[in-house]
Amino acid sequence: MMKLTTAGESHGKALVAILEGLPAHLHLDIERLQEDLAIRQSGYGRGGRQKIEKDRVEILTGVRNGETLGSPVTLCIYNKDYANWESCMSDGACDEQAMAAKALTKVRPGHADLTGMKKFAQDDARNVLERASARETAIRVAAGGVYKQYLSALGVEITGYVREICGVADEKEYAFDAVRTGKDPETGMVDRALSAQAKEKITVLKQAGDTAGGVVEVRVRGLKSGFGNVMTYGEKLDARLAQGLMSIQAVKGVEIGMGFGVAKTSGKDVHDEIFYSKEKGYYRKSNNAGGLEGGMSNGEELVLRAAMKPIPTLMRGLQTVDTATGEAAKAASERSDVCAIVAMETIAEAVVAQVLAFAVSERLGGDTMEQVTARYQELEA
Ligand code: EPS
Repeated sequence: MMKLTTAGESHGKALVAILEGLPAHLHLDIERLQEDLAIRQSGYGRGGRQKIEKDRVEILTGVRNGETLGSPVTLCIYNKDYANWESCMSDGACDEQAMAAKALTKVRPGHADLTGMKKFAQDDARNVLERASARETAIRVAAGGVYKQYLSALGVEITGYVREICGVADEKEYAFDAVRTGKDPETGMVDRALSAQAKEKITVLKQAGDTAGGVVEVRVRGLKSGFGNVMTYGEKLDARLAQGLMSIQAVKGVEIGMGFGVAKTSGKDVHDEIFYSKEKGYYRKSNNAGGLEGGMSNGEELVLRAAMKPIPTLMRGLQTVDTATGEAAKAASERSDVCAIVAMETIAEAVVAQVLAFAVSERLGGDTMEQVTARYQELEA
């Protein structure tokens, strides 16, 4: 059975992930993992932290001579910023003054600060925010890169793009390859005019000490039908994909296919009619279901969207309360990303890869990659 555990604090020593249940003989191209990590750090509107970190993943266990052994794979990304934080983030005795200097009590609306402090009985939100931080997504992207390579060995490909940044929205539909090759790397958007508008918007927001969210779309090609399970609610693939996407920091909405649009029109314009030909087998001419029916993949492309809220650390500081004094205050901010939607798109791809790899592994099992690929090939499309 596949399992993924991530650990690590934003300014701690490192982020790690343990991936259980990968079969033996999965060839791993570590440079492809590094490429996804670089994309996750890129994009117009990122803040000062990304100038410090140059994320590189190391494989600590489970891989020999470029191939998995079937044992747990451990991934590790060292936090370069730890060197600047050791005195207050060390696992041993910390420097009291350094801890006080980095304490956060002017809790940020929209962040986990206040609720986490109450839940874990902490006087300093740092003991919560260090884990709540979206820095954790670096290791999820590294792990997702491994799952992408597992899926790619079966012919399942994943891509994605940015559809909207703070109200600048692209409503057009694109073919899979147009998405894969046609993006502006600074915004993740395909349409260059909208991309330019979005950059202007981010520049204005930065000047105002404000932040932006957006919408990303992930697409999956080559997934055969029947993954997920109509018979058991917990195994429904759409439900698991929604859970995975919603688990990404700052995601507040998930859509599949036509998404919330299904409520705006009637059945004849929503359901994808079914056709059959000898050459193609069963097929549909539309894909409003986003490749998922009855909680199972139906052989069409998967189309998934996630909406990211604006980052809750605003340089202008929102109204809040200082929990140390009970007085009204401006929320804490030292540095912040203005927009991290390009990162979100890479993270969403990684999470989708994880969910799909788990679903494939549950259905097909396999001690070796050869077994998995042979079993996949036998399935109906
Ligand atoms: C984050 C706050 C910022 C971001 C961080 C997420 O970090 P810092 O407080 O060190 O400036 O840069 O994201 C990353 C470090 C990253 O690699 O994505 C937060 O509070 O969520």
